[in-house]
Amino acid sequence: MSFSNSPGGEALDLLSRIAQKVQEETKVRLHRRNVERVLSAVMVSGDFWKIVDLSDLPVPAASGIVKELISEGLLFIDDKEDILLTQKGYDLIGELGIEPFVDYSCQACEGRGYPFYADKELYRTFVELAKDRPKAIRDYDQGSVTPETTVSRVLFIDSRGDLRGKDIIVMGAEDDLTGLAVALTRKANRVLVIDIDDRLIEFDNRIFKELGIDNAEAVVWDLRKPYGEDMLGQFDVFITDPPETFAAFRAFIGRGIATLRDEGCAGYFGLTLRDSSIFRWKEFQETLIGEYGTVITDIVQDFNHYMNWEYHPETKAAQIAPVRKNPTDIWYRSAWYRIETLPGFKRWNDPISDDVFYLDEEGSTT
Ligand code: SPD
Repeated sequence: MSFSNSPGGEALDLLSRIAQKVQEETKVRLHRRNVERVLSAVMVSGDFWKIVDLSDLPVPAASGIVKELISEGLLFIDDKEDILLTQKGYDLIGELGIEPFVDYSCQACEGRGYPFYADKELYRTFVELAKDRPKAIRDYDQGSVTPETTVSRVLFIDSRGDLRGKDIIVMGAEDDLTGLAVALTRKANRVLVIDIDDRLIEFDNRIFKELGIDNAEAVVWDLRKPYGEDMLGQFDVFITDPPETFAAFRAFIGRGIATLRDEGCAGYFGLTLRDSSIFRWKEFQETLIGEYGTVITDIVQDFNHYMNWEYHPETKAAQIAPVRKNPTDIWYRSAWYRIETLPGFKRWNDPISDDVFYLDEEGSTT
């Protein structure tokens, strides 16, 4: 449909052209409403990283749109590196009726629906232990979620009947210490934590030993390698948080499903829109349903909040941003997915030969 003859037609055409141009430059698939969303975000925050967060766009796309809106004279950057509307920008949003973002999500539970303070003892113990956690490093795309997020994950899993008496594997995302938090509840039957980073494995094992938690263990493992028969079909629940490339999706989630025993088992993971687009989410969801034979039972948008990582200035995200200012507040968030196996589900367990494991055209924060 062409909007050229309707009110605001030229302005809509401009936004479509911007979306198309940025798509060509960045190879991130985009449409006009993505540009509108960036403008809605700019109306409530001048901070580039908050604009990325509110826009639900991969950093290269949000950055490309902001730069293009600047070159069209709709935005400018002031001396504090805040991104602001010009008079031409105000005229455009007025003409199109673009409104500022509003947020009515619950401030107490931080929008998750599962308040971390529902189990104060778990929260206090976890925070105390996590004080000495190994710091997030760039090598494995680490970036830890907040303690409030980790504890809420456990409460969510328990509330869905996936904790008590269950055999649980936590795979390749132990920088969040989710395996440790699950083990601290002492409610699972067995907890196995695997991660490529031996610092995290030693950290967990030391705490399990000190606290006498004898049903949990942590083991070093590289998820690019296929599992042996001893791992396939051995667990009731898997938990992970993959980088958003296709190779990593298969290594973390495909292999997670392969560890599940039978139908009705559950998998939990985070997927973000900061390092992947909604188009890629569609492809992930098609793989989950069509290829792996699972069903998506829950998606809680922005459930996982990530603490900023020290290596940010070295990343592609920092280099392509329209400002040099580093993020000061939480801006990187991800949705919390729960899937369930259906009869006939597939155990994917191929080797990963793909080098594109952490970074591609949509991902930029590693
Ligand atoms: N590199 C920045 C931190 C990224 C942490 N991983 C998030 C994965 C979401 N699925």
